[in-house]
Amino acid sequence: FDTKRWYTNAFIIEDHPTEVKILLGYKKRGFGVGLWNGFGGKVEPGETPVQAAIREMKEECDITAPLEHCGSLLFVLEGAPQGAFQIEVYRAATYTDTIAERVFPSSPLRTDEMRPQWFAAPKAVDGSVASSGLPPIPYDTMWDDDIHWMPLMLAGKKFVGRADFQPTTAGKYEMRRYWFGT
Ligand code: 8OG
Repeated sequence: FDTKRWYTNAFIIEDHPTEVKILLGYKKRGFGVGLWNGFGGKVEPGETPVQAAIREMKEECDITAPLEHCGSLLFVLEGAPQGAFQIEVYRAATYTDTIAERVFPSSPLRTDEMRPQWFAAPKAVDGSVASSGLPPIPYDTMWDDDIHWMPLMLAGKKFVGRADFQPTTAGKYEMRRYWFGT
């Protein structure tokens, strides 16, 4: 099929007794620079989305994970040449190899886009701090939509949704409408 408008986003999510740990990457360049996100990118011709998700995870943080599909998100960028696109979201509880920031200074492909780091969400609803001492999920420095669907993912649910973005004068995008559900 035509992969032109297909992207992936993948997470390692570990369920612990008092908290959920999640691996995110800090985007060092390109679309979404300066934001924390799952690992991923464009589905290339000839690839299925899950193959792309596995490849991108290896490229961006050097691990291999048995990724399972957990969500489908449609994004509409108003007035942008790239128009609408779809992100398939994947998760895994385990992985092999060692998590590492990849650095290829001389590579023309510049796949060294992400700096990986663990975060934690406490399971208690009383605002308690994660027992591991890991930082909380940095929703303030993530895409606007993520705070609306990530709790569904962390609760182990499958989800779908749509978010419409409008360009701002600062060259960024602002979310205008959304819905997410299980
Ligand atoms: O190849 P590139 O890094 O440009 O791919 C973009 C990545 O960013 C890809 O993993 C999909 C992801 N992404 C968006 N928009 C959003 C969003 O609103 N939320 C999240 N979590 N990821 C997004 O392009």
